[in-house]
Amino acid sequence: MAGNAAPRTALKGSSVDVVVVGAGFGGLYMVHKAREAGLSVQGFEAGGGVGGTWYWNRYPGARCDIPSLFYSFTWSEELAREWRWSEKYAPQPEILRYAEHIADRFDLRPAFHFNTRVESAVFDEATARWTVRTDQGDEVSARWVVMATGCLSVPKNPDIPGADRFKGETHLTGLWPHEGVDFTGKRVAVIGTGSSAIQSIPLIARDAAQVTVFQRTPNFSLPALNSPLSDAEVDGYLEGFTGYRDMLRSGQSIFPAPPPDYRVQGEELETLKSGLWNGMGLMSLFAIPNLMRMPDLNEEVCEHVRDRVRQMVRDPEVAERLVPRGYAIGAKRPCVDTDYYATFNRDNVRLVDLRETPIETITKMGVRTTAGETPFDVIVFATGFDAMTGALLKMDIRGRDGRTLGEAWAEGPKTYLGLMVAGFPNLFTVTGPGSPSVLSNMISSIEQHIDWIDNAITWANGRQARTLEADPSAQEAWVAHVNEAAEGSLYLDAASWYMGANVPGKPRVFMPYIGEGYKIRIDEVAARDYEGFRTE
Ligand code: FAD
Ligand code: N01
Repeated sequence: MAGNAAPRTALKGSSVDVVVVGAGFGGLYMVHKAREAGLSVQGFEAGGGVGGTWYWNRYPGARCDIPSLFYSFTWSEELAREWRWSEKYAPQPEILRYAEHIADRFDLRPAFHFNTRVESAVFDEATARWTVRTDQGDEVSARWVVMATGCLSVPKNPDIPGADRFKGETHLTGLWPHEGVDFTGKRVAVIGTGSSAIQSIPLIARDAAQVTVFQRTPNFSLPALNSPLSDAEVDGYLEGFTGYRDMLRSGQSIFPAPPPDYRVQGEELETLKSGLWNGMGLMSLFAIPNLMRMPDLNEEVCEHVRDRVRQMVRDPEVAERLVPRGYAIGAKRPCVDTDYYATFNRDNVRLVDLRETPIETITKMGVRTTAGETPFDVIVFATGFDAMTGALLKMDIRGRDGRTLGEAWAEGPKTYLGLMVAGFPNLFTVTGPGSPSVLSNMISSIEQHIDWIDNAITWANGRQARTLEADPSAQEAWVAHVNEAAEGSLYLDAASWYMGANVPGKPRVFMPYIGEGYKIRIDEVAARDYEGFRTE
């Protein structure tokens, strides 16, 4: 079901307690919580409906890489009990239906204006209110602004010369047409080999006449072994539901930090390595203690995975090109696939290694590398996102003294707890940089953040505070702690989007927080009367 796309009158001079930007899982839950707290709320969403990631990423094969039972909210037990996932890793249409179900079940759609992009948010120190303006002419005054704008919601410009010259069809995985794309009998180029490409290539290859995959950096991918969910699996989840929810609420980690010098080896390591092929995807990597701290251990695991790739791909030269090297497994987001490597055994699939023959330009007819030009009917750009900061910096956000967020983050994003930015009172970021965010189960992190934000607003309102704001010194200390937590980890050595390395000119800063006990810490801050925040 689409959103309220009919022409409407722009909001002028309207005033609410909370503006929520984005109608993904974060925005939906925030609207629900704000309403429960008796606050007036206005939501804006650039897309034509709810779902965020799952509204935009409709490419073939799109699905979650965290098992669906866990890629689910826990804040409503009724919701958990009435929703039935069909597969271990649910496909995009089903996750979108889940978001739509939540929107309808809790009557959240009327709070949003869809097809409406927030262009600016400006803080007025005299009134301590934000003025939020949109591309539809809305101008709304709000005490609080919650940016639920997503970490992977701004597709990256492909940065390939000639990209606008191509006469055939072009598609970005992150802006996929709702009516789908018919690849039947077509010559298709796929540029990129991240998760979006790795999920879509096997399905595109089934329909297309030919698929040419342009790979710059091979990725590590583990098999999904996706399957329908049995009643027993669902029942098991529901039986353990309250325990699981309580565990998330208490901030316990499924994989507590091992002693820093603990080196797993022998039979234990062999068991963990074979666990990588059991279909638990990223969880099976997180299960290997100190994987991201011990280069020799990591390399041993890399070599194990490389050997498996060599076994899955018949042509040894193609296999060697697909084998990832030069960075640690886990340092770029690993993928979870269905038949990715086997797809290179098909006669209609070809791999171009851009490290050997880089792209010179896209032409009217196709793609020209240093080895020559290949004509195509369709080019699929699976080239990723301006992650974590992209959506926030696209807006003109101005805090105290008219300072823009772009200015505040010129050297990379700085936040207190990933939730607020000093100098930008009453404005929250959901799963912002400096929080576990993209290195966690995002739906759980969203739930934790929204609960925290909701409590913070209630607390500040309860003491008649006009503003709640991160203290600059608390922010500096947090940023130092986030950096310290990442220090010495193998994440820092890879040119990944976690580091901002995929976007030319973006400061290279490792953005997620990988320290221990994040949830416990933010709850303690709240319990200590929002330590590190100040009110006016
Ligand atoms: P989003 O879902 O990104 O929603 C943000 C919304 O804000 C978007 O709809 C956007 O249009 C809107 N918006 C942004 N800027 C503006 C503006 N200025 N004005 C108005 N609207 C705006 N995470 C996992 O944990 N597990 C997974 O398996 C997983 N799979 C993923 C698969 C794909 C293909 C992608 C791209 C991401 C995946 N993620 C996964 C991460 C995923 O983004 C999160 O899990 C989650 O859906 C994010 O929800 P959100 O509400 O925070 O943001
Ligand atoms: O994007 P990516 P994505 N010329 O940045 C290549 C989540 N997600 O959309 O590595 C040639 O990972 C680029 O090459 P290189 C998940 O968190 C999850 O696939 O920069 N190539 C890379 O190969 C994921 O990590 C799922 O050398 C160019 C690719 O494009 C995140 O979203 C599914 C290029 C981009 O890969 C992003 O994934 C999908 C150029 N100019 C997404 N520019 C699940 O499975 C870029 N590339 C749940």
